[in-house]
Amino acid sequence: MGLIASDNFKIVIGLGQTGLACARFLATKGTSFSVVDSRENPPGADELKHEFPDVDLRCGPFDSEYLKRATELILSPGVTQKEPAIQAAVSQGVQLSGDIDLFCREVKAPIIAITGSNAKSTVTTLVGEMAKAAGLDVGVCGNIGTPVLEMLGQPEKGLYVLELSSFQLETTHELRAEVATVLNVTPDHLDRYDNQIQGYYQAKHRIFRGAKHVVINRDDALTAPLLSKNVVTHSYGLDKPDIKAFGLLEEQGEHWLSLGFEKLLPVSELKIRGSHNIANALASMAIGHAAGLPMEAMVKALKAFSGLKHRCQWVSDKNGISYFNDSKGTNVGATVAALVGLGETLSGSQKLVLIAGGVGKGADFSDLASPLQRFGRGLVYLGEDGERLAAACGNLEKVAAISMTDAVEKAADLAELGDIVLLSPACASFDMFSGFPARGDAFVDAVAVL
Ligand code: UMA
Ligand code: ADP
Repeated sequence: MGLIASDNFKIVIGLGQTGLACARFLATKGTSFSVVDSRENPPGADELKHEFPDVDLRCGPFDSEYLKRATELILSPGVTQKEPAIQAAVSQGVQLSGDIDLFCREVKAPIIAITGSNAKSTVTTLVGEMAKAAGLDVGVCGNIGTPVLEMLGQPEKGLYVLELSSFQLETTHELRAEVATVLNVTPDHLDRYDNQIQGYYQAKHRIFRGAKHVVINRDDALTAPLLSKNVVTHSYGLDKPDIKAFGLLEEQGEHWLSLGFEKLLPVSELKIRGSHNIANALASMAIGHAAGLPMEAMVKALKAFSGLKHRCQWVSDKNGISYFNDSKGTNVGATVAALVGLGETLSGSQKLVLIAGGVGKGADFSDLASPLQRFGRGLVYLGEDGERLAAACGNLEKVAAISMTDAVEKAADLAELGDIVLLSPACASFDMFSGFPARGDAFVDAVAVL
């Protein structure tokens, strides 16, 4: 399989989780394919050799002459299509797709598609829980962790909820989602987009292609599609809603998640905290409503949801200081939301000590200065871009750390009684950890031994 070019010969580019799922899918279809990966020892190589001993796996720099032999290149999200060898093949007419395209060609059940710079996993999980509460057999997959094609090894679900990254959307041509949304747009992954937010924004907006319903965030104009012909538009925001929109109503000092004039759930009954999470709850309701989920099921799921690990998660109180793990805060927008969300819960002289830094992905960190000015007692910085981050954070006490244990000890020294210590790095973790979960776990372990 894969050695001889045929009329329908595909090359899977990248052998991570996505590449392996693509290989398994193509094998079930009886398609001739091979796999290339620029790394010398890509993850998944042993599984591929074991499951498909005849499939050609080529590691090392991509070879344009070889790629040109394919009819279709199936690109993993971690590889940019700007790679010269890929561009050379595309310019000769080789089709370029991704795993999401392959998935959409197969499934019949409706798809809810969710992207955004932040809140994707929270909202995707919540919408999945709402669908389950409504009695649907739902598949939750995509960037959240399970490659979409893994779902096709199981009986078809009644509904799929897809978390999609800009990387996955770059190669997605026609999603035709029942409901599509961009939750918010703030800069991220600029290293992949030549430091231009435009490319990142355009990739995100591919989610709207062929959508029947779109959900927009009234508090972020960049979430509205430019072309909205023949689509039903729904909206949510933290303001008072119009008749058919989701928003907040206030009654006797209590805020309610509401649809038009109808009050649905008091904010105080949510277990997730902070204004960003209220927006996430409203987004999930608007998406579920657009997909036709019943209101009672949505309210039930919202009341039960206590948030995902590593997202503004309370860890413990030690010596009168509260510790929160927001290791998934991997860009500036996320950390600003976490600072404001937790900062607004502080009272009197209470302040916040932020632990941040890591791989900055080319970000401009200056938006951290204003919330830190308002809520911050100090900053402990670490990692590859820690110093650059600290330099952009304005006037507050700043201390460098060399490890997570060191960072937690220094943050504990800076904090005063009643303060919050928040790990929300505004950066990716790969300079010091295997990923954001390992970074969050290191924080939790360091807090435990304080
Ligand atoms: N790589 C190479 N050469 C190759 C292939 C990959 O160097 O030939 C590198 C990439 O640059 C990247 C790493 O290998 O650093 C992994 O890339 P991949 O495309 O093989 O990734 P997968 O293992 O298939 O995982 C992908 C998503 N990863 C990325 O987009 C980088 C996972 O999202 C996703 O859960 C999975 O598919 C299933 O759909 C992770 C992620 O970090 C969580 N996403 C980014 C984010 O959320 O910010 C976009
Ligand atoms: P994603 O999958 O897009 O990374 P998550 O739901 O995992 O999103 O949340 C990641 C981080 O984004 C959280 O830890 C928090 O810091 C931040 N965040 C959560 N909700 C929002 C929001 N509505 N707006 C901005 N930032 C948010």
